[in-house]
Amino acid sequence: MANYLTLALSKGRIYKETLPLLKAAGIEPIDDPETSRKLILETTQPDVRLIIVRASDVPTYVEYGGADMGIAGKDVLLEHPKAELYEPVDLEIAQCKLMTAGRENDTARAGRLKVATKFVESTRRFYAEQGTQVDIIKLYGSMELAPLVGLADRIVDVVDTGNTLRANGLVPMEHIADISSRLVVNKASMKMKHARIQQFIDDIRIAIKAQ
Ligand code: PRT
Ligand code: MG
Repeated sequence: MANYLTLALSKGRIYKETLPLLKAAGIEPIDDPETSRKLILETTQPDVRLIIVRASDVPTYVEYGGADMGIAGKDVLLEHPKAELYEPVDLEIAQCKLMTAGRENDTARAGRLKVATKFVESTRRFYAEQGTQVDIIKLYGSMELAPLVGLADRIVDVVDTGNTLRANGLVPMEHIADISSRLVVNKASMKMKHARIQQFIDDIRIAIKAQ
């Protein structure tokens, strides 16, 4: 990746909402990842390429230099609290809230609360700050199901419209964090490709302001 500037991001909402910012910065992918099977996308700037990875893998790729930069939700970054990454720009895209949720008419119970989530780190920190002892159950998706089948009393998940919670008879309860996507940068790249990355950061900041 020596002379390239490589940006890691996930398909779906982050890709869709990043595209206009990249375009304003003069960067347009040659292929569409939603239709192409390519995982490395060349762009209209010959020295810039995009790599398509799972949302939760973005911090790993960037920390270990598989990409110079990446775009990841703050929810994902909070799960990597010790990652050696710069986080210079809040892109203000893919906004949502990290929240606890549970069944509508849930009453207080005896014993420890069971909380199902894929956000184990944030969940641990939230309940520790509250001084509440909980048992955390790690899931990889469809968290809304857990309270319905008695697997857990609560879930911790990102919420946007709240429609998914409502459709499953759940209600949002406590607000844990406001979430948006961030640009993250590998520390060595920041030193070795400083001028090029700073230019990219400046271009992206202008694009965000203009939006
Ligand atoms: O799908 P995969 O397992 O690969 O990864 P991912 O689910 O983390 O990726 P993706 O593309 O779904 O989300 C990428 C990022 O978008 C997340 O890391 C968040 O930072 C951000 N984001 C913003 C969201 C939402 N809004 C959101 N609503 N991520 C997920 N959701 C889910 C929510 O949990 C619910 O199940 O979308 C569903 C609909 O939300 P409601 O509240 O509008 O019904
Ligand atoms: Mg998803």
